[in-house]
Amino acid sequence: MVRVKGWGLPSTRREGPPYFTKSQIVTVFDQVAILLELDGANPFRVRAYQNASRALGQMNRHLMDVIESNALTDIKGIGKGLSSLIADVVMTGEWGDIQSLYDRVPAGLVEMVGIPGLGPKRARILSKELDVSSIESLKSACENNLVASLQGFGEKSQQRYLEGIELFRRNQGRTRLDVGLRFGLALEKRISDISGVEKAQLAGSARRRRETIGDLDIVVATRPENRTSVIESILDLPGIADIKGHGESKISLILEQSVLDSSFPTGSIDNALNEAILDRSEDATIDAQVRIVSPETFPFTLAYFTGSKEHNIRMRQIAIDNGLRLNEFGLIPEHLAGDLKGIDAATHTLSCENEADIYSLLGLQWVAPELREDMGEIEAASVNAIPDLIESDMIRGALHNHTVASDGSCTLEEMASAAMNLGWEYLGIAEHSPALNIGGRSIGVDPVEVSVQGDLIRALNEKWRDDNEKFRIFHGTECDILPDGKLDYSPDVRNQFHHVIGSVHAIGSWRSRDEQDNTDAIIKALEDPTFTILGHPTGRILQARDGFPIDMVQIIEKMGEINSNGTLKAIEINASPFRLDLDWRLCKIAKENGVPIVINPDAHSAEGLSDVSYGVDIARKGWLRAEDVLNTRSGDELDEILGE
Ligand code: DGT
Ligand code: CA
Ligand code: ZN
Repeated sequence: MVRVKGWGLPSTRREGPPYFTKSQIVTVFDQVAILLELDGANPFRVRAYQNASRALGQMNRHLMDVIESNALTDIKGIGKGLSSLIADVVMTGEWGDIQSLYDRVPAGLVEMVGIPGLGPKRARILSKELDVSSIESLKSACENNLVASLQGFGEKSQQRYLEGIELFRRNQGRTRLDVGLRFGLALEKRISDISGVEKAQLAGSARRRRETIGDLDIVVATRPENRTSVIESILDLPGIADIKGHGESKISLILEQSVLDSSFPTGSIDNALNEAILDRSEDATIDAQVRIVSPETFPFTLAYFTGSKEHNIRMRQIAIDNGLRLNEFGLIPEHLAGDLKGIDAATHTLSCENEADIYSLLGLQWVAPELREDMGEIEAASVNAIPDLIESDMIRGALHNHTVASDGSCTLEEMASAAMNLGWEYLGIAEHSPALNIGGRSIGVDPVEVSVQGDLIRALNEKWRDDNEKFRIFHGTECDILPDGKLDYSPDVRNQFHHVIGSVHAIGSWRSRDEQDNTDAIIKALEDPTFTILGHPTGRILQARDGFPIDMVQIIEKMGEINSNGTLKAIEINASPFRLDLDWRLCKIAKENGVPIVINPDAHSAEGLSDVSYGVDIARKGWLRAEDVLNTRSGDELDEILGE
């Protein structure tokens, strides 16, 4: 019986079809593929589930429509058998014999697959040969040197598993983007400052700005004659908790806090949530892989270790199609490389000064690291259609921030002056509405306080106008969306605001509800004429809790429809690195549907305003340009858009 966090068949809360949603089926199929592999099933069956999961995940149409028009089998990747299973799941709620598969595979085996470097295939071999069926028993098998003597494994794998178990244990293996970047940029700076280092650059998932980081990857360029001294200097840097290994060209280490320079702050989140989750980063450490190469090899190594793996695979295939071999050492004409391997073959590489040269030799436009996820960027780059991505300095203000009037720690004046110091033209204040209770006490502002704050804001705005100061405050609200889809406050209170950010806060009750019920409630809320922006759309807290189930595509489509009639409905990217919600994977869909994005720090203090940079990272990752983001507009333009 599989009892691992996040594993198992979902239960339906509905009494009629659709019993399950597309995303639920995608998750189950991914898990089934792994379970089948652990169970020693025929590889074709495994592949069938993987393909069907991918095909479903990429399908734009509504699953019910496709089933009702009998069009499932027309979709590439979904075979006959699985299409009838999908139809059963959706229409009758029955999963066939999948439950028995979950029952059959030991939970410990499933957990083992979470260890870096250990896939289902090898987990199965370990369980058959050594009777290993949990992380605990794998650890003791490694410690007793049993894994090293298994055919196809060896010392190296055994060592890797031990390290992998440690990593897995420490923090489920991943670190939030802000913490990871803080470590990564600090190490990058320290290595750059070493004499003999020509260049040091952060690569990997941190450079791609994933919302969480597994380990840091840093690529260092040095001339061969300086290599030895550079390696020694790196090993001597402060902040290294442990060296896991080092050789001619690679150092594996564990970083601790003392590598940090206090000038790299981490992000913030509402005070109420702080306690539960903040302590996680207090004594954080993170693994880093440092690669040391020659300046000529640097662009290739940087591109390779920036990844993603999926992006690299596509790049390598394009190289092959052009008679070239692409790897971390170079871009090598196959006819010159012949039987040579690795670094020896690379003596024949075409020369590239930078990454753009590599892309260009493959007939592609340079692709910003954030986009390298094999999610359409290769196709776009081949027709010169990579968008001009938004940049941090294009942000001219933000619309979702709190003051002492609700749960913030700074006054209106303090927040405004911090915004001016950032060079912003405007600041939107959006306090909580009365429905929000924390510990039995409402932290929202009542209608009387709303009009007091309104007067204060009007007075400040007038003063700035008289002083010819190009700055203003927009008076908004972060208005609770109640479980039935109604908005807090009466309509005439809501009408007093420049903007109404609708947010769900009673996450618990929304989490225990059906996806479609949640979606319907949000749609009802956003159809209200006073509603302008959907705040932190799923309520997720990274590494701490999942958001509530919701069909964001339906919501985006609905908003797009309303926008096309000239009424503004926008979605927030909540830029707190604890949230990064809207997810970057959905930004592109919002853009395609003409739904503007607002990048909001949701600041509860003056420092919190700077979190907007993480939101920009996510917007870039979601393919957004300046014109797709509302708060790149000037104060005057926004004034016109928000009315009054
Ligand atoms: P992470 O560390 O889990 O947050 O994610 P990444 O993307 O930093 O992955 P990591 O650290 O395992 O490897 C860094 C990059 O190296 C990765 O993005 C692409 C490249 N890479 C690693 N393994 C492979 C591989 O098996 N094939 C290819 N083509 N590239 C790989
Ligand atoms: Ca990495
Ligand atoms: Zn909120």
